[in-house]
Amino acid sequence: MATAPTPACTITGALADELIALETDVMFGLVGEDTLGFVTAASQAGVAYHGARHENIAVGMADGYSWRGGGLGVCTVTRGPGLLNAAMAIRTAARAGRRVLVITGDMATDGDWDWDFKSIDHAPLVAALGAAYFHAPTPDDVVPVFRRAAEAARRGRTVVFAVPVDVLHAPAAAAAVGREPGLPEVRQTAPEPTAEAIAHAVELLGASEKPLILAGRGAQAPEVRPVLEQLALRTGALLGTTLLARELFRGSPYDVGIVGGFSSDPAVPLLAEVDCAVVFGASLNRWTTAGRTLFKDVPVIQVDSDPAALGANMSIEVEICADAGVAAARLLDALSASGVSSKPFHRPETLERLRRPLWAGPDESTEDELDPRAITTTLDQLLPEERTIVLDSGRHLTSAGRFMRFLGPDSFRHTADGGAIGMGLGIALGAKAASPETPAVLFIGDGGMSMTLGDLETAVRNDLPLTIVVMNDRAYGSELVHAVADGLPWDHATLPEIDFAAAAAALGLEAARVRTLEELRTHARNLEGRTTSLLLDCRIRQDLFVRRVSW
Ligand SMILES: Cc1ncc(C[n+]2csc(CCOP(=O)(O)OP(=O)(O)O)c2C)c(N)n1
Ligand SMILES: [Mg+2]
Repeated sequence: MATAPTPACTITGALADELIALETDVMFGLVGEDTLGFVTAASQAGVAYHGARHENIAVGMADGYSWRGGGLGVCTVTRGPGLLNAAMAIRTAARAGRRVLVITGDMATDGDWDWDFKSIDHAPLVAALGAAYFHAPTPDDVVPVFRRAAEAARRGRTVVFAVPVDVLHAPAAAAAVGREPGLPEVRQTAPEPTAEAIAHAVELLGASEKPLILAGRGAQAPEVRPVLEQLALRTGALLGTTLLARELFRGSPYDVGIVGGFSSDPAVPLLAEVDCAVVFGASLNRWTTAGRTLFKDVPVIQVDSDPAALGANMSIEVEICADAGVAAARLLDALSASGVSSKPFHRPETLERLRRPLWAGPDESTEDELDPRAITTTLDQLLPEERTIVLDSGRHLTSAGRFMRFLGPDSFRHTADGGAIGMGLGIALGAKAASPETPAVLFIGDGGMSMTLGDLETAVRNDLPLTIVVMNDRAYGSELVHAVADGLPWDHATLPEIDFAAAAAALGLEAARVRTLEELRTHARNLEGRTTSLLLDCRIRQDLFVRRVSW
């Protein structure tokens, strides 16, 4: 019987050593004949391996892990078809700016394209996905190129690193010894805001009766919040965030929550009254402006450290190129000099309006079909406060997106970064792997669930318990919205009913069908401290259209 080479003497062993040097505890993936030896070497080196049943889920897990744990999400898939299957998750991670490193094979250097039916030209595929591609053509290249790839991923890129199969199976090269020192962190420093821009902004804020301070992901640094809160106090402004920065001002009295299509019921009329907006670190995309219906006729002051972001999506009255915290501090200084006093939003009546429930009702559930808003607001109360919520895409996300509360931006993820359904399950599983103590809840439509059904078993096998809420409207519901708008018949957007509880049970999950709020409450009790997965197949009304808001 042939003896297997000791892992450290092979390229796969050298790569496993590199993972250990990067302090990688966990790797996600789906094996192929090219990468099996690498997965084995990594496991033997002490890296826990979570295998998926579809590559989109595997890369999604690395994305969710990186998002929730903040570190590098490492994943491995087989070359060609594996990478193609992973394409949408790679695209999603790249669009979200995740630190994800995908390790794959490539056709052999002496390869014959005709014979190797798995081979495709990776480089243009990866480029089209918006990720960076690193290729190690010889054994000597493997370690140095890997280190460059890992460094790029560590700095915020989604990266694919590929090694030809013959190289991957070769003995280790001399290069696999000694580490180059890591590159120093580069801190980008934005310019000081100009005095003219600050003066113009102060003038507009002075003239404004009902201003809004809107923060996006670019204003998420912890030191920025108190400065923005002070600015709100000084100017009598409401505070609000984009969808991605949601709950940034959690606990602030004048926090209206999300600004845009996902605004809550109490926020909508207040935002209609805003007469000046100061925007920090937000691109003002169509979600935030609710399809450009918000801020149509009010002056907007936009602060961003990236000059290309200023005015990119709408016309802006004052552009301030600076870090959010610095610009806010300069505005505060300038405002105290001109003595702007408090304004009408800062009255008890506003506080009373903002304390009202996120959803004003009424509950339009029927005898055996639920109103999706009632599901989300009920779960909002039953779920432990500290939780991770992941939303797959589809019309159902309007309910969970608008009517649930979160601890902060890090505990909520919508997964439509690349516009795809079916991204939620992988990202939720990865988030659970990164933060095992936090209950993780996935909201997913019946379309997204059937696309990723097989990976329910991945939750069980890898001991990554999730609570999965299937918003089952027996339809590609988003397409129903389009069918109604375009006067088309519903035939191609409706789906036969699947009993997801039975399917999940067959895959090893505890599961139940839910038709009433009472059933929901019964099953969703005791979610705190749950150590196994639970799938709730919630039958919701197909004919109830919960829309994003616009003004
Ligand atoms: C990969 C992918 N395929 C198709 C679509 C088009 N699409 C967007 S939403 C949607 C419906 C999703 O149905 P479901 O998961 O049941 O959610 P619902 O809208 O019914 O709440 C579809 C098909 C897409 N965005 N991405
Ligand atoms: Mg549906």
